[in-house]
Amino acid sequence: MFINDVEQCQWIRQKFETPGVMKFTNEEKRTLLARLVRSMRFEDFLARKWSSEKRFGLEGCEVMIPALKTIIDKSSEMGIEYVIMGMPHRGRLNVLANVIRKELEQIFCQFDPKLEAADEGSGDVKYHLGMYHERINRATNKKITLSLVANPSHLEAVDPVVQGKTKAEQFYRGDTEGKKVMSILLHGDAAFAGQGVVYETFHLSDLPSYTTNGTIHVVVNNQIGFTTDPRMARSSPYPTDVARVVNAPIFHVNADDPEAVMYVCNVAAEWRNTFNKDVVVDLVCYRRRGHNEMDEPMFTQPLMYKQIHKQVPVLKKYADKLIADGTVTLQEFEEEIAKYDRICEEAYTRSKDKKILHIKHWLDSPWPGFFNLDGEPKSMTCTPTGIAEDMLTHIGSIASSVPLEDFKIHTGLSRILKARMEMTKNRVVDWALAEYMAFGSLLKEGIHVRLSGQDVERGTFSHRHHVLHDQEVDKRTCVPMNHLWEQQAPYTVCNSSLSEYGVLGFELGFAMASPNALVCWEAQFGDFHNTAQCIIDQFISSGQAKWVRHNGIVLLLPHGMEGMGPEHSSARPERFLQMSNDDPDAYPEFSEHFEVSQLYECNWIVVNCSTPANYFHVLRRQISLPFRKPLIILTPKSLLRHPEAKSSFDEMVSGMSFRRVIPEEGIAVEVPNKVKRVIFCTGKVYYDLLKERKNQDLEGQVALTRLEQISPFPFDLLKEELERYPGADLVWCQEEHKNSGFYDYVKPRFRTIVNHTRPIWYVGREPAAASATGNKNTHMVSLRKFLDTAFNLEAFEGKMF
Ligand SMILES: Cc1ncc(C[n+]2csc(CCOP(=O)(O)OP(=O)(O)O)c2C)c(N)n1
Ligand SMILES: [Mg+2]
Repeated sequence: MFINDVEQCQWIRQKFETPGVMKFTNEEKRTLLARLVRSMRFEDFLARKWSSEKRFGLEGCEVMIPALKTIIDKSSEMGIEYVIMGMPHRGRLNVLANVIRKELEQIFCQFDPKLEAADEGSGDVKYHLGMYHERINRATNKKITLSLVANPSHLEAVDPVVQGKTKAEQFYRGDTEGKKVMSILLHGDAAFAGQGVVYETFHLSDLPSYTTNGTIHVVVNNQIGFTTDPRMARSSPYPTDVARVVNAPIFHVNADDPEAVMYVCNVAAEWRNTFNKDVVVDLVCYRRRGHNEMDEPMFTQPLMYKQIHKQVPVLKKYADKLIADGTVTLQEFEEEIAKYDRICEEAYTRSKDKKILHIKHWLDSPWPGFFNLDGEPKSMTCTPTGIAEDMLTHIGSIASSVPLEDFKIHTGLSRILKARMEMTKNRVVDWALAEYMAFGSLLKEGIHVRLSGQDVERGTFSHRHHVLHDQEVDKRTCVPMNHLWEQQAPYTVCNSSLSEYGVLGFELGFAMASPNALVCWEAQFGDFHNTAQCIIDQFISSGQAKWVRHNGIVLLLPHGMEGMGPEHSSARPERFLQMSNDDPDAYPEFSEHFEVSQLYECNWIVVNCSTPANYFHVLRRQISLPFRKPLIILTPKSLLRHPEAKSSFDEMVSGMSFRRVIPEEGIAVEVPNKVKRVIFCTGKVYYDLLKERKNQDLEGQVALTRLEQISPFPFDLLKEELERYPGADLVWCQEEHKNSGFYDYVKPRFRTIVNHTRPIWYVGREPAAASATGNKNTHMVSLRKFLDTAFNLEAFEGKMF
């Protein structure tokens, strides 16, 4: 890469061009040898005991273990107290054993086929679990905490997650320059060059609210990816290709030369801890076996593997060298091997006693004090989320003002702030103000709030304006939310780079670090979340089941059919709902704490609020819950300015809570026997239905019930609703196309409630391949059509279900 900083260039030149720099003491060489012994004998031990198990061995790059240990030692010496790591499959068990120092018996017992998970969840394979360990660094005698973040098979997906967690740990310690907390990311060469998220993650390193102040990357560059198909090997990068991916210096080093590796790792750690910039160590090596231990590499790479089989292992080469120059004796070397083999054997014997796997012991981010001693939530209740009226008024007044003196805002913005002031006086809120009040009140409770995404500071729809810009002084800004209370948690609002995969992964990692934070990621439009699908599928939807780790991240996904075209319309709620784990066919038992227990059991919460007050409550409920759960909120676009989409303070004051269902509250409830149809709906279409019902003068005959929490499904409240109108038709009305939206999720659940005795008719747009039309007229015609059906009380007469 091109470095345009003279000081940095000189620094690198001096490190590599000064004659004789690479000198080590005998003590250092012996430590290096001992580390290589551990690395190599660990793989040998696993190979001997479990010859037919996959472990993704490190053979050919055993030097990775001393490399990492050198980086950690040097960083500890330079003040680092906490290292957060992310890595793929290759050598992961070895890293757990010899770098993090997870008890060997814990690792070995995982190879036991009779092992059962004692915790909740479905568990994961052994080479994916995370780890957190505090210990003394032997080289520096200082305390060091090491954490390895759990990861899915999807290579490189963990990179931004590690960075987010690292950023959060730095943030909560006030370590603004990354002097105490640092991340290390390991990569395979093929994945490093091929996966775009690597680039997205590197790109974050230059952004103030996303930088981790430098990361050390280590590439296991065996110039092979997976099957070793010759064509794939060729497409696998050579060292210089690896360099092209990144905006950081990259040091290529021969992995068969352990002293050179140690030198380069020292330099890399010094670089990171001097300049606080990223750096890459490219360990150029080979892979002795197949992709995993079951693979036969000779099938596809016969000649290369003939050569590889002739290679003398690095440990033998290095031991021969040290024995020849008298640094160690053969006897000392053999004793070192025997000593480590004995440690493994003893741990192996102990591992036989362990028949139960506690995934909880493999947590990468413990949250001390949040759960009880058994790791369970302290209660199954959630306090009401309303707040005192004077707090609402206070937050409203700050949201409408400029707390700094001589700060000139744009006149258009003055109008917006004035309107906020008016609303506060009239005791009402719109969407933006409700969000302000949710965030502002949480800050007072000491909850850090972080909102990240593209253009979130202003808001894509220019409704938020959380960062004010002085119209006369360049780059002078003000975040009024940070001027709310004398004692308050900080508010971070940050425009991200133009990435979804990287940034969502980052925020997920940020949310891992502490339960006392509301971390929100907003998609510019809901559609764009699908470029981050891997984070959604692999981490958010299934993370707790696989790794017993809670995460309270909030996804804000603008959603609504407004004739804006096939993109910019749908946040694809059907996909989130399809991944929800609540059973459509099982009628749940209604216990005393049904609402909270149901939230505890589910894998995530999907809501679509129709009122600002409900949005306010659901954000606050996220923190009131005694556990953490991902929350997917479909957020509005046109409703942001809809005159009727406002809420009174009465709905937000102390004692009030989030409403999972908002039943009909008009005249239809007074004489429910006269109601001919109940239309269930969610989100924006409610306002269209409301207007149409009035136009058709059907307020006494048609009830409108809003589903605000879609998943987990509010079986209890909907049962009450259905029982209230025994003779009415039941209709689900949505503005989305039939094969998208909510219908496929709600239909079987409604049918379960009525025990399959009544139909739930569909009203909405017809099935379609694209999620919305780009033609305004087609949009309006289809809206008209389904509204007509919704209020045609004969529409379903005589129809079979
Ligand atoms: C995103 C993703 N795509 C494909 C795979 C399947 N896969 C597993 S390992 C591997 C090859 C990895 O090669 P490299 O990154 O060089 O690591 P190595 O195994 O050589 O250490 C592939 C393609 C995967 N795990 N993740
Ligand atoms: Mg490779």
